[in-house]
Amino acid sequence: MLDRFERYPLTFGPTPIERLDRLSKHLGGAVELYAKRDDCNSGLAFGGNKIRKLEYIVPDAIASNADTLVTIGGVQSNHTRQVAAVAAKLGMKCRLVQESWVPFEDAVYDRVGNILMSRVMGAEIELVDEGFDIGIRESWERALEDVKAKGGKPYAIPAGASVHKFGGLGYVGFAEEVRAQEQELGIGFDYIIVCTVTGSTHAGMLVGFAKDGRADRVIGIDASGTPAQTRAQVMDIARNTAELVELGRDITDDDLVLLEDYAYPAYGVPSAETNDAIRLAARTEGLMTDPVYEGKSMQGMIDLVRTGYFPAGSKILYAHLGGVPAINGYSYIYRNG
Ligand code: 5PA
Repeated sequence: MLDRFERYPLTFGPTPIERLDRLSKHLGGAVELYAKRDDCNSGLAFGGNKIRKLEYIVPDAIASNADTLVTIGGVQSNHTRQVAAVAAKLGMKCRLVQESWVPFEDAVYDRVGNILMSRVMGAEIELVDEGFDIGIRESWERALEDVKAKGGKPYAIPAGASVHKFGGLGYVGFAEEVRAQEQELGIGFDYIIVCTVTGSTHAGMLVGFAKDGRADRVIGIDASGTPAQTRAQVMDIARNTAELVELGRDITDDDLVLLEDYAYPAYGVPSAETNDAIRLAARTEGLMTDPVYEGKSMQGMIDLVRTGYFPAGSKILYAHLGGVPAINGYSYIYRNG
């Protein structure tokens, strides 16, 4: 589906698929859980889902002769850390706008984890006192203008590398990769679990799995807490991406499954149940997840297994999209494990 698009390699190659036998057994053994380890996809500052997206965006950035990548996220954004790493790898400058998206106070929240690494990698960081919003932000537009005013050539990457013309392609590639691995392993996945916020991860998967009739088997777990906006953004990106890759059919509302029950109490703030899920995956599988994104999709998957959402015998693929560095900003919660 992606042959026509230029890809700048930033990942190690196809990511491993791992059986989660102990977690499956712990949950009753009626379904088989697997994880696809996109958290281990690259050597670029711990990698994660944005690296896969950026492989299809970087050729456009290079062609534009830009010298500065400009993007936006919350204080503990994984996306901004991955853009900082890619800029360093390409020899470009990086300008990051980091807004106060998360109502969570930890003494070192803006000193550790993702933002620490972005600083070490040389990104210029501006902290902005604005709340959560996945849309196009004024602060980001101001940063783009500022780079220009200072004689630089900015390249604009929106939040999560999502609302970019090529933002959905990386996760179309994920679906193709899973199909090839299914052939090799001689199995087929009935469901794919994905954490959804700015939308292009889910949208890309939706288009990629639409090709073999599994669009609605991609189960999005909303972690934004603003699901109407996220749903609309996923649909927009999925439609644009379907057109780009010439899928040959329309994407309809029925294709999109986005479960809203696990984002509470707010974006970036874990519930007691999220923390229990993080501990369970860590203690049964040595699989670390974070309190903002993957802990919530882990919580969702565990709850759906427990409540019988998946028929017995289902094979379920949990897409691990990275994000663990942010857990350092939540040290007080886990001070006793
Ligand atoms: C993020 C996003 P989408 O934004 O493509 O829907 O992906 C959700 C997601 N898992 C899932 C992890 C580990 C993520 O980092 N992170 C954002 C960030 O700024 O880091 C874009 C919000």
